[in-house]
Amino acid sequence: MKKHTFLLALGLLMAAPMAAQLDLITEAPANPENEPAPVHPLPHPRQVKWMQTEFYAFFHYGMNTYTGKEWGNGDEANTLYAPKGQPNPKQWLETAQAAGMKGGIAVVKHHDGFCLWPTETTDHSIKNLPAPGNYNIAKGFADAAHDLGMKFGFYISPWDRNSQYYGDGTDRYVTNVFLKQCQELAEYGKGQFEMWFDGANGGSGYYGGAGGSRSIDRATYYDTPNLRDMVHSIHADCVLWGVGGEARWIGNEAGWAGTTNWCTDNREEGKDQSNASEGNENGWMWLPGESDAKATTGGWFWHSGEQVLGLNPENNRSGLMQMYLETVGRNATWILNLPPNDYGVLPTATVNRMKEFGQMLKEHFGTNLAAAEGVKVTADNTRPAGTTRTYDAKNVVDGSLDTYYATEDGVNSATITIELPEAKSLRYVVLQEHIQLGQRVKAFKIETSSNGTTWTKFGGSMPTTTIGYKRIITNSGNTTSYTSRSGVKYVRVTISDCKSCPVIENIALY
Ligand code: FUL
Repeated sequence: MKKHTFLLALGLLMAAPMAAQLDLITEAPANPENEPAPVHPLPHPRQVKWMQTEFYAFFHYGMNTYTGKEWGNGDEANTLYAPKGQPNPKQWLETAQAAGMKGGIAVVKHHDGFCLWPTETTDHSIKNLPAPGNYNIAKGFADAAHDLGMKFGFYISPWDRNSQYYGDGTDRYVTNVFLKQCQELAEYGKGQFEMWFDGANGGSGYYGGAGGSRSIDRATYYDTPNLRDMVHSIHADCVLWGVGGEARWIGNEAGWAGTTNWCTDNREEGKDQSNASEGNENGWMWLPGESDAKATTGGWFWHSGEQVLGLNPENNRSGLMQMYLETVGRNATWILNLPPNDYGVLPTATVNRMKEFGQMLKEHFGTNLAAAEGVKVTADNTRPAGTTRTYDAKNVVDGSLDTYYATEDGVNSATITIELPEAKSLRYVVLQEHIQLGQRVKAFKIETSSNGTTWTKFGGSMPTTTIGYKRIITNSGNTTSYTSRSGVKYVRVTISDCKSCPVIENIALY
């Protein structure tokens, strides 16, 4: 047999079994709903719920409230913590609720190691103090959150400048102190949506009297895999922030995220990300941004004489609405710090400002024009329906977080047009992707029209790249003035660049 004839025969012999194998591999998975394929990486369901929390409070209260410090050394006598009245976490959360927040996180242990609940792990706590100092903040906070129907969580500093075991070359601190403290706190009831683990660690401290400086490797020291397993076995929906690795710091403490902001990133365990405010378009993991910011002019803890930020920018300081638009409006969550004073309550000025801000949010975002009776929505391409699901353009105005609009496979752009029953004034356009299928949009634009024929760009020069969980575009094109455009009867959203077919969950008009 000639060489090439032999090879042909061999090829034919092998082709039969290979074809059978290929058949198996190329068989399309059943997709009776015709759902678009996800674009990886995807969020865990707990991360989706966490993003839906959007805006929540931070309460820095503890030993530092009484020493005037921002970082205690860990050698403070327990009795220095001396509330002038019974602390009132319910008042903290009521204030947050009045501002439109859905939850709050209480600092119950800062870097000084003093614990605001009667822990078994250390004597450096409220346990043996006279009343009202022995009031259990963790319990009071959890109970108040349950009463008010709010989500809650705790900030537990991994760095402990009081503990003799911290960074002593053994695992005693992590196993016998830190993980146990987290477990004790996780057991304070349902509704915990986030545990906050600050990245500050190592350095000088009291360390049980030894003093000196201790350093640890944040990537390995805190036993994060076991920490995550333990917390998730108690609260499946609790996101571990920071050291816990399920959400990222936005890279500043001033209340802003990038106008381009991906929920995807490339962070390695224990390391800070390279581009915190924008994430990374091709990141390998889902690591959404959280923006932590102060509502007051002092530090994170209360200091007498400090002021509360205004609703609008003033004295070179950002206003609260600006921060909202630059965080929640840019695909990040916003945790706003409200420091309780030495009575363990929020000062009246803070309470009043938060009520005003809640009112302002209601005025600006109270009535969705796109949800009105008689609104028509069309699109230039629509994905065929599945057995029970449709992907029609009208899904973007039905108020449901489960339905969405999508195009056919291979169509990575779309134009969605909303027609209002009558012309209205328009201040904001709010867009949301169905992030359960990944963050996909890379560029879009918004236009409005009074007649459906001539179109004018909406949003000034505000960059319109990513959407993600939520994006808010203002008429003014900036985040410091809140003007409206009158005579808007049509709004057209064009997605011009997308990683795959666009999947749009919601479009709201205010
Ligand atoms: C920082 C901490 O060091 C501050 O004291 C504060 O708790 C802030 C929220 O995080 O990294």
